[in-house]
This record gives sequence, structure tokens and C-alpha cells, in this order.
Amino acid sequence: MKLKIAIQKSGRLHDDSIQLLNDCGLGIRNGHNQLKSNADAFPAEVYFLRDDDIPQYVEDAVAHIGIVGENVLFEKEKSVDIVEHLGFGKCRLSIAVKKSDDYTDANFLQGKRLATTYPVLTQKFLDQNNIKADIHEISGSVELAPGIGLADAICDLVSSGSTLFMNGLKEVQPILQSQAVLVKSNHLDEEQQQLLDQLLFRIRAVKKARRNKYVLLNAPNHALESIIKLLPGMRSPTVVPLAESGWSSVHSVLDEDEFWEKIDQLKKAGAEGILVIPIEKMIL
Ligand code: PRT
Ligand code: ZN
Repeated sequence: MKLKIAIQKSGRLHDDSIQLLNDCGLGIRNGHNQLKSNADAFPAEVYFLRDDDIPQYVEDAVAHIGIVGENVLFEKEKSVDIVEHLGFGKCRLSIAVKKSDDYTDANFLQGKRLATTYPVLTQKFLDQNNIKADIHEISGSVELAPGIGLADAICDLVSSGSTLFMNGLKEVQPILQSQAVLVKSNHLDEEQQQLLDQLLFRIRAVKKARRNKYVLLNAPNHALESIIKLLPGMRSPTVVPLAESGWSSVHSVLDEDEFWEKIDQLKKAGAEGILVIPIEKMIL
């Protein structure tokens, strides 16, 4: 029995998906010219697909699980379950209009033409706001549509916003925040579910490790108490005496959310020689 995993063949999610699975110890070789590949170190095989096809493959249980953007998942409206948010491929689906347009709220779109590759999500947004507008579905280069007179506004993915800017457009209304998610079929048998649970355990350990850094620092013993208060650690920080008397080395783990703030506070409290090391896996 193998767990069949669908990931994007090439594109923005491909490298991060392979990286995540390999950080989980699967041992997958790159699939740019392949349709599928066996994992060397886990009972799994990986299918390389267009991202748009992944929800359907998983709904049909042709693939047991898949990695896909929420934007694609919600647009396709397939019946699959989200098991984990993966923290990469972050973007938002947004309404954008010409820079010179005076957009105050969704009523601006009343009776207008909207170009998008996401007709389902766009229509939902319009319905929620009681707007009647013409959706013009196109398959790519959506940001060109207003400039060539094909549409008055667009609904497209944005990350940095530079594509909109370069095309004379401005983002006025995000309608969905998206990131890559792990999805699973509703028809997994017990053995498949067990393999998924094993993989999920590893994914969570990798995600946790990516959010945290291992920190080592030297501190004069008189400053230890205040430094230890700043450092949570997995239980409490490790404190080891240095060869030089009156000094200790302190080891701990810091979350990226509070990392810089804590480093500043540690320096102020007397910490020196601070080393920050990435963590590969974190199992609590
Ligand atoms: O061939 P396949 O169908 O598999 O790939 P694709 O061409 O449909 O998708 P791809 O590889 O472009 O994107 C895959 C997924 O990455 C998307 O479905 C999103 O979940 C996610 N993602 C994250 C993005 C972006 N960020 C993103 N910025 N997908 C697309 N973009 C595009 C956007 O459409 C626009 O053209 O990048 C441009 C905007 O970028 P900024 O930085 O200029 O705002
Ligand atoms: Zn696609």
C-alpha cells in the first residue's frame, strides 16, 4: 500500500511542496519531466499535476492527498477535507481597478465588466454584496484586461502587488486570503489514514521547527535570572557554566513572532555572543 500524493508539476507551489515532503523524510526526486515518482523512504508515490486538477484527483481518491492553494480549492468546489495549512504560497484574491478610478465600495462594480480566472469566487463576492456585474472568464494575463478595454475591473491573485502596479491598476478589495493546504480524500481506508497520520505528524514537526530558532548566548551569572525570565525554552532554558568563572552559556528556543523583540531584550539584559541556529525538526 502506498499513499498517493498529488502536487503541482511545475509552478509556484512545486518547489515548496517537494521541499516540505523531503523535510518530512520522504526522499522524492524532482519531477519536472515526470508524471509520477516514488518516495525512497516512505510508502508513498507522488503525482505531478496541474494545480487546477488536484482537487478533482483528490475528490475521486485517485490521489489520497494533495497540496494545493486555497484559491484553487475553493474555486473548484470539490468535496475534500483540508487537513493542514502549510504556510507557503501565500497570496490573496483581490478586486483591482484602474489607478485613476474612484473606488469607495463594491457598488462601484454595479453593471461593470470584471475579468477573472476565478468566476465562482468572484460571483460569490458579487452576490454577497448584491452586485450585478458581467464576469468575463479568461485563462491568463488578467491584469491586461482593463488596459485593452476588455473589462472595467479584474479579480486576480496578488502577492507583492507589483504586477498590478506595472499594469496601471490598484488593489481595492481582497476577497480571499490564500495559502497552500494539505487536502485529503473523504474515502480513505484505515491503512491510508494511518499513513496520512504519520506524514501529518512529520509535517507538524517540520512546520514547528521552521517557526522556531535555537538560540545560544553567553551571560554573566548576575544577569542570569533576568535572562532566563525572557526565555521560555521547551521546558526551561538549559544553563551550562563556561570555563571562565562568573559566566554561563544559555540555550533556548525562540518563536519567529517574538524573535527580534526578544533578542533586543536579551542584549539589554547583558547577553553576549548570541548564536542563532535553524532547527530541523521539533517534536514536543
Ligand atoms: O500550471 P499550473 O496550472 O499548475 O500553474 P498555474 O499557472 O495555474 O499556477 P502558478 O504556478 O502561477 O501558481 C500556483 C499557486 O501559487 C496559485 O494557485 C496560488 O495558490 C499561489 N500563488 C501565490 C500565486 C501567487 N502567489 C501569485 N502572485 N499564484 C499566482 N500569482 C500571480 C498572480 O496571478 C499575478 O499574475 O503572480 C502575479 C502577481 O504577483 P505580484 O507579486 O506581482 O502581486
Ligand atoms: Zn493552474
